[in-house]
Amino acid sequence: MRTSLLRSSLRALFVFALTLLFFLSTPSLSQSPEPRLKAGLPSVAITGASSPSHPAAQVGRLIIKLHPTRGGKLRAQLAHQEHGRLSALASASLSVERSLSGNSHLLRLAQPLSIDEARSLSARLRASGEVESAEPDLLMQATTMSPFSLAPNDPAYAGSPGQWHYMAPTALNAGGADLPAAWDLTLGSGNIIVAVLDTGYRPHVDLQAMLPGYDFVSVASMSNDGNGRDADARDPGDYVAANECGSGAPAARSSWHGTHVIGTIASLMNNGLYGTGVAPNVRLLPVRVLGKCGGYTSDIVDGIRWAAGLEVPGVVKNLYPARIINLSLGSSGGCSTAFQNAINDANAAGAMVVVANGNGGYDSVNQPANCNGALAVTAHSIDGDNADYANIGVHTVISAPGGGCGTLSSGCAPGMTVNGAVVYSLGNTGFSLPASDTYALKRGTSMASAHVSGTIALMLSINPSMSRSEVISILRSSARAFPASSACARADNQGLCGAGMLDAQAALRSVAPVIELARTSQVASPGALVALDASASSPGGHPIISYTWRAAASNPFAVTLLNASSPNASFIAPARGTYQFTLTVTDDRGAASTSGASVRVNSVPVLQAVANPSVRAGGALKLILKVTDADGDKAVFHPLVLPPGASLSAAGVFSWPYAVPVGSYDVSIAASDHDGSSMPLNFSVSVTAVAAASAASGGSGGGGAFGDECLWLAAGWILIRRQRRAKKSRKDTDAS
Ligand SMILES: [Ca+2]
Ligand SMILES: [Ca+2]
Ligand SMILES: [Ca+2]
Ligand SMILES: [Ca+2]
Repeated sequence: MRTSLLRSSLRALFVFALTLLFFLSTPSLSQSPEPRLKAGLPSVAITGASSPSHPAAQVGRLIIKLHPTRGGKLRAQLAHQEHGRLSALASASLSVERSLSGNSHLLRLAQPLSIDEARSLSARLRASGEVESAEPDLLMQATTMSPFSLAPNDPAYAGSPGQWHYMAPTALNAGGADLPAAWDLTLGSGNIIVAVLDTGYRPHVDLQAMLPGYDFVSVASMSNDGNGRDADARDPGDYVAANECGSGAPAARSSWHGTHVIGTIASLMNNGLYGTGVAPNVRLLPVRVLGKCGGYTSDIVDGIRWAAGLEVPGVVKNLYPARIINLSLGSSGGCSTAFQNAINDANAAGAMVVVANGNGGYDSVNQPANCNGALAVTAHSIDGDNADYANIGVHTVISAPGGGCGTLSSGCAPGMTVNGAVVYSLGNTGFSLPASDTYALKRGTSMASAHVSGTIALMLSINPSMSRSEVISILRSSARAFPASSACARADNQGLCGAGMLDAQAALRSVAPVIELARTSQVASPGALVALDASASSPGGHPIISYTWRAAASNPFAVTLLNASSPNASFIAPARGTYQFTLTVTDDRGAASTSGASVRVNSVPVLQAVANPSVRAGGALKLILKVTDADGDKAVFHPLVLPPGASLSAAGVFSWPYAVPVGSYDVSIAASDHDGSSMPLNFSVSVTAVAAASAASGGSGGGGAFGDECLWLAAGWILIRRQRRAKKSRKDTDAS
């Protein structure tokens, strides 16, 4: 029952997704304005564009998020597998399939519905007020064009055309990503992790070992590895028989799509094998979300959060959070709430989400590339023209090499085949199941996205503290203009192609100087000379021409910085307080970076003096010791030397319940705050003979507890001293 239901929904959805490549989507499938062919695209490429109908896609599942407060009753019912009221609210039979990340649920419909019906049902759930968001769980597709039978002629990087997509731009290769000079600056850092959410990966002789990834494909019949989710993200193949993904859908060999994308990001360099990757030394986290016929939104959003290091119910936490998450996948329609929430969460966790625009040739961008916070990438051909298949639209941030033919140069450049120069990366010879390592040639916005993810990984390798908005700003400002004769230079495509063509060399050279502080935070004693030490460097060896240390205006006391215009500044620590400083460095390009350091001034606790007490043998002695701390820190007492049988509490209560034998006993005690220990307090306790006690009583006044009035006298003296010191320090400050 479940299998046939799945098959019918898969079949319908496949048709839906497949048609995206060649047909205009129907308005009912899209929340965004109806896609329109981008200006300049030859109409002949879109045969059947006015085709009146195709089978409506069917939906078997919904993604919902309960309202945080008004959804409480429903949440409790769902936790107990009570689905009656939920179904009543939806006017359809629903059950929970599983919990999703982001406090969401995946619901199963007893009967699959058309996308229109599923959207109406979702609207009813939202209208109840108990459900914050509800939407169909749609299938996403890899954003690569169908393979074609172009015989690769030269597997080497420097072949012809070889990996043209990495080369410095020339007249015949205006679309190159300009990587060779970028590689002089860095080949990537092993501290930067790129997650690739795709079909998984094949271990390949030209790939480093992958980090421990995860396989999120939850539907066993799509996973092709015999089960649902598991910790093995290797790609078992995604081949399909004719009609397997829907009536009339052709058979297809396994795509090994994830291996191609991963190879573009980080194939090994200078090993004499195959080609190279954009960022050969960064580390890769494979996250499998696509299987046969594509991948569900519900699995992809869990994969996005997991890659960013966030919690996903039922899945072991990812110990290698990615800074960059590459999504070479998508489908038509406005950004779904599930995608938007997942991308918001990933961005908040410090990850950038790079997404392919999709391959319909439309002037609207696929979801999830059209979500806020996604970095949407379109593709260009070797001549820099927007690729004929590549979607463009207002969400686009940048264009990168994707291969194939240009929109206006659709015959392709002289010497190129009808398919155009394509992107050279890694693959597998297996038609269905994996076989041997090979190279592979593909074209698509998938490939363009991988170039951008790799370039960002190089940028963050130079300066890992850059924010998402700083990275995007540099990508935009360093992009090369589209060639004058290309589709994206046309007036009617302005604002739809992003800032221009990816230029890795210019992007890396725009990375701001990197500051390394010797100490980002330190503790100093009052009156000490405190060193603020830093060093800085700029990509490409640009000299640092200025260092400026500044003390924050909000500091508790003003301090005078010595050598404030050098890497190594210093100041005299005031009496107390926490102080913030910033260092701004500027290089000869005018690029600047700022880092912050903090210094906390700490006085160690001061123990109050104690006159030597005495106690009669066999009697009890109890002393309450006192301490002051100029910073108001809590102090903890520690015994250094105690008489046998005596104890000292952390709060400073010295207790000797049975003081014997007669004699004189040394006591040594210290107190510490969180950063330092006081000078030891030493005194001695006399244990006197019982008979002698009355004779001596007039002398030392000994016996029993040490008089509290003496302690208060001592405390008063310390308080006066403190006030004097504070006054003196204010005077010093005024004078400076
Ligand atoms: Ca599996
Ligand atoms: Ca698996
Ligand atoms: Ca290689
Ligand atoms: Ca202190």
